[in-house]
Amino acid sequence: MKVSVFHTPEQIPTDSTPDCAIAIDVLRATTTITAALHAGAEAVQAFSDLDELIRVSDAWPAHQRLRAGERGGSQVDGFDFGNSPLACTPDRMAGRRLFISTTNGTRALTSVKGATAVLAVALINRQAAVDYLAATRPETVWIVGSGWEGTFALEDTVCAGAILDALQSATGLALGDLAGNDEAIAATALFVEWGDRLLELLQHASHGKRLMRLNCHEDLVFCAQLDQVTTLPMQHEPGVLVAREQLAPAHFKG
Ligand code: 3SL
Repeated sequence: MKVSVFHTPEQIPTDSTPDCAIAIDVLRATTTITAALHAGAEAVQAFSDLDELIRVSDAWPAHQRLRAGERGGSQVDGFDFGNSPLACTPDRMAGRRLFISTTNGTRALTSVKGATAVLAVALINRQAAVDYLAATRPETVWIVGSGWEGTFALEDTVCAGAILDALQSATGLALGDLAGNDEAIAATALFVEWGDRLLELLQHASHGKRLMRLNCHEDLVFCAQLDQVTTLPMQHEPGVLVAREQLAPAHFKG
C-alpha cells in the first residue's frame, strides 16, 4: 500500500485514479457528513454547485430531504442549515437524505469521485478509515485535503498524518514503506508534534480563526476530537455517500 497526501484537490494527478481516495475537510464538511450519517441520515449527497443541489433535491420528497449550504463559513439563505456538525442530531437526520454543498469540502469529494473507493474522513472517524485500509489493503491511496480556496490547511494535513500514524501500527508497515510522497511524511510529522493538542492546532489554523470569528468555537471543539465514531462515509454512487456498514463487503483483498 502506498499512501500519497495532496493538500488540495488542485494537486491531485489528472492522468490516474487511486484504488482508494480519502477526502478530508476537518473544518467542517467531512466532520459534518460523518456526523449526519452517524445520526441516521439515509445518505449524504455532495455538490460543488448550489444550483445543481437545488435542482436535484427538488425531485426528492420534501419530508425526506435536508439541504445544507455553506459559503464563506456562513449558512446559505434558504437552506435548512449551514455546515455545523452540531446540527446533525438524530431527530433531524434520521431517515433523511442530506444534500450538501460547502466552499471546499464537497469540491474535494467531487474531485475524487472517479476512484474505485471514495471515503469521507475527519478526525472524529480517523480510526474507522484506518481499520478499513488495514482490512482491504488498496494498493494506491490518495488522501486529499480540501484546503481553503486552493491553499494549504493545517487541519486537513494533521488528519492525513493521524491516518498515516495509526496505519503504521495497524499494518506493521513503516512510514517509509507506506508514504507515497513527501507530503505524507510531513503530514505524519505534523500529527506527531500536535496529536495531543489538536484543538489548539485548529485554533491556530486560519480557517479555525475564521470560524471563531463566526462564533463557531463549539464546532472546533467537536471537530478536534479523535476517534469518536466508527461511522465511515463511503461513496455508493458518484457524489452519494452512505455509512460503510450499509454496503456489501469491501472489494479489495485483505
Ligand atoms: O470549505 C468547506 O467546505 C467548509 O467546510 C467550510 S466551513 O467550515 O463550513 O466554513
